[in-house]
This record gives sequence, structure tokens and C-alpha cells, in this order.
Amino acid sequence: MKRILTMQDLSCVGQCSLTVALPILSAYGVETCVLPTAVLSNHTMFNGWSYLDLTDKIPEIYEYWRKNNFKFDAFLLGYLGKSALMDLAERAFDDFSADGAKIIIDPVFGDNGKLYGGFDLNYVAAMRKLLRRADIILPNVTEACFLTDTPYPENYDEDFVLKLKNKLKELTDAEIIITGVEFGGRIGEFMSVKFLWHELLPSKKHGTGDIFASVFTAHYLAGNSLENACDSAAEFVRECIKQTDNDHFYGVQFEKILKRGK
Ligand code: PXL
Repeated sequence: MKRILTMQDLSCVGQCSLTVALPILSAYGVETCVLPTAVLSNHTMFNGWSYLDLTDKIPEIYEYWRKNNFKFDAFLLGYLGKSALMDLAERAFDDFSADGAKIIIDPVFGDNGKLYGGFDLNYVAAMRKLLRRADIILPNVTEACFLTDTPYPENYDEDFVLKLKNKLKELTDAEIIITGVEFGGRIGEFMSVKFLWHELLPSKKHGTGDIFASVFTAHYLAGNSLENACDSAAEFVRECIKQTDNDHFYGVQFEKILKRGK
């Protein structure tokens, strides 16, 4: 059984980050250890939020992990929240990696051409540096644009995404999977040298990137190819969106899909 450490915020309400990664990875049979970077009253797409920053507590957590010689087969990073956490993430990779441990980073700082509330360009710069350590990165188009200093276009095409990927290649040797690529009435991921297209649903929902990353990681750790892991994750997200009640505005009801056995 694989053991993963997932490092992201704990939003008390909002179906994202840890409240998504923990149930999903566990349901797929991955022993899931968590490192909450902050506790928020709710995610930042609601009307205001409280933010308990746990950055200063992490060195003490590491002390006990070192004492107990904990090692992880993989790391999944999502929303970290503060630039200072990037160094702590690197320390975790240095000190707690089992042999051949995989580092999967979803940079999580923006969408629709904009940074999420609470983020700035210093955070983007720190993330750019952290990505050098990754085996796989999962930026959406907005994040890929910020990371590569590329203006976010209203509309784009195949050629634009290819160029974006080539610019990301200059930042990291990781496998690059650009998520939420959307043009020509289709949505998908750009991976290696090709697009993986899926049915484009009329509604967009919050938190689907975190679900994608969790399901992708579970499939990848189970030994599936990157392409199959992407397809399975996209299929899972699509089902979540389809099964989510129309008036459920702040996330998707992924629990319905987990309950029925994925
Ligand atoms: O789904 C990404 C995410 C994670 N965590 C928090 C967020 C968001 C997106 O807004 O606010 C706290």
C-alpha cells in the first residue's frame, strides 16, 4: 500500500483541498497523511474568510516525523497559501521521501486569468522555484500563464498551449499536464505532446481541480499511465459535475460518486 503526504490548506467549509484529497485518496486505497498549511473558515470563493496560518508550527511537526522516521512514497501539493511554505515543502521532500518517492505539484493559485484572493506575484515566483523539484505538475491555463509570464488570453488555440508548455519546460524537468484547456467547444488536458479531450459540460464548478489532482494521483500511484490517470480523473470530475445539485454553488458533490464506488 502506498503512503502519501498531501500538503494543502484545510478549509472547514467548501469541498476543496484537504477535505477532498483525504477522502478521495483514502477511498482509492492510498494511506493518506496530511500536512495542513492553514485552517480557513471556508474557501476563498465565499464572502470573506478567516485564516489561521500554520507555517510556524510545521518545523515542530517535522521534528516528530524525523524522530519517528516517517517516509512517504509520494507527495501531493495543492493550495499552500504562503511563500514561506515552499521551503518547508522542500524540506519535507529532503527528509521524508521513501526511495523513488514521487512529487506531484498542483500549483493552485488562480483561475480564469486571475490570482485567487490572498496571492501575489511573489507567491508565483516562489512556486516557480518549487516546481523544479516536481515529477509531475498540474497547472491550469491561468497558472501556466502566470508561471511563464505570459499574458492570459481571452481566447487561445493549440499553438498557444504548445508554446505555454515549452515555456514551462524551461522551469522544470517534471511531466507537465496543463489542465482545464478549453477551446473549440472542448475541454481537456495537454499532456506531453497531445491533447486529451473530454465532454464540455455547460456549468463550471469550484474545487474540480483539487478533485482532478486527487483522482489523478490515486490512479498514477496504482501504476496507471499518465494518460490513463488523466482520463480517469477527468471522467470522475465530469461525473461529479453531472451529479451535483444545481443550487450547490460552491463545489461539487463528489461524495455521491465515492459512495457509489467511483
Ligand atoms: O480549489 C482551490 C482552493 C483551495 N483552497 C482554498 C481556496 C481554493 C480556491 O479558491 O480558496 C482555500
